Order: sequence, then structure tokens, then C-alpha cells
Amino acid sequence: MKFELPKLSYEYSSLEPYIDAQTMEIHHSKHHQAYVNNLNAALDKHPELYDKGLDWLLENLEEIPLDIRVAVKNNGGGHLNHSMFWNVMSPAKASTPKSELSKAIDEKFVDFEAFKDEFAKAATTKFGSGWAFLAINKNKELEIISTSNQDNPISDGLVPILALDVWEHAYYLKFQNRRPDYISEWWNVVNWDYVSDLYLNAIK
Ligand code: MN3
Repeated sequence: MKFELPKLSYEYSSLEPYIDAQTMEIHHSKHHQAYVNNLNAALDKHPELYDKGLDWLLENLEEIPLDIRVAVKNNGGGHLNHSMFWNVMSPAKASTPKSELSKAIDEKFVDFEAFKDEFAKAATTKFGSGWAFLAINKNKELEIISTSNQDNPISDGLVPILALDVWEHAYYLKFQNRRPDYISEWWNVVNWDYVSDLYLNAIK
């Protein structure tokens, strides 16, 4: 089955005033759609790979035929990253990490504020286009990492639970060159209930 653009569970305008509706619409309906289209175009050359599923494709890049490997890495990563990005956001309601995740954050980063500082630093200092993630490593510990392009931590054996897009297309219309402002506004729309559930799943 070909991959499809997932529907958002909220309106493009729902994340205002932190993330503007025009950015959301272009980001979802144009940028994300293009990753989906390009992923399908690549897999059309090896249609047996459709059955493997998106996670498998990105966890096993060395098994992808060479003629489409880079396309699958970039566009499959783009599809997976954006699908997570839409889900870790929701109309602002000032949520915070729930018990288990909250405990793990305090253990690893001292407290929630220190975690946010460190995550924002990783996102701010990512050179060029990329992502910041909170992920679970093989020892079931939290780790903040940043990746370039559309690379996803699952290709390195980690399980991401929070993703922040720091490509310019994610913020340029509203924030222009002010990536740090975009990041500090973004905290207002993080759906910590959802992220906390991903954490519980990942440490099972
Ligand atoms: Mn993007």
C-alpha cells in the first residue's frame, strides 16, 4: 500500500499564536505531502518494499536497494519525522510531562527547566536543516540528540518520543531568522500527554 499524508487532529490555525496557520498549511499540505510523494515514487521501483512498513525501511537502510536508498532515507525520514511532529503538538493547554516521564527527566536532566534548556540548545545549534529529538536509547535512558536533514533516530537504534523540526520552512514565515524565538514559542504547544504515552510504550 502506498504511503499517504496523515490528517491532522486539529486545524491549521489551532496552534496560533505560537505556530501560525499559513506555516502549518504549507508545511503539512506541501512539504510533508512532497516527502510522501517522493517516497512512493522511490518505492514504485521496488514495490515489494511497501509491505515492510516505514519503521522497518528506516531501521534497515543498508538493506534498501542502492538506487533508492538515499531517496528512502530522506523522504521516508521526512514522512516519519513530520508524522510524529504533528502528533507531539496540540492546541495550547500548558501540559507538562506525566509521572514516569517527569521522573525520568528529573533523573537525567535535574529538572524540567534544565531539560528544556538543553533540548533548546540542541535545536538552536543544529547547523543547517535538521531536527532535535528526545529519544530512548538501548539502555532505556533518555537522550537528547539532533540529526541533519530528515534523519530519524530509529536508524541508529533509538526510539524518538519528541521531535522538533528546525528546518527554516518550519518557522521562517513567522519568525524569519529567529530560530530561538520559534523554539521558545513551540514549548507552548507540546502535547506532553501524548509524549508521556510514547515514553511508557518505549520503556516497556
Ligand atoms: Mn518540516
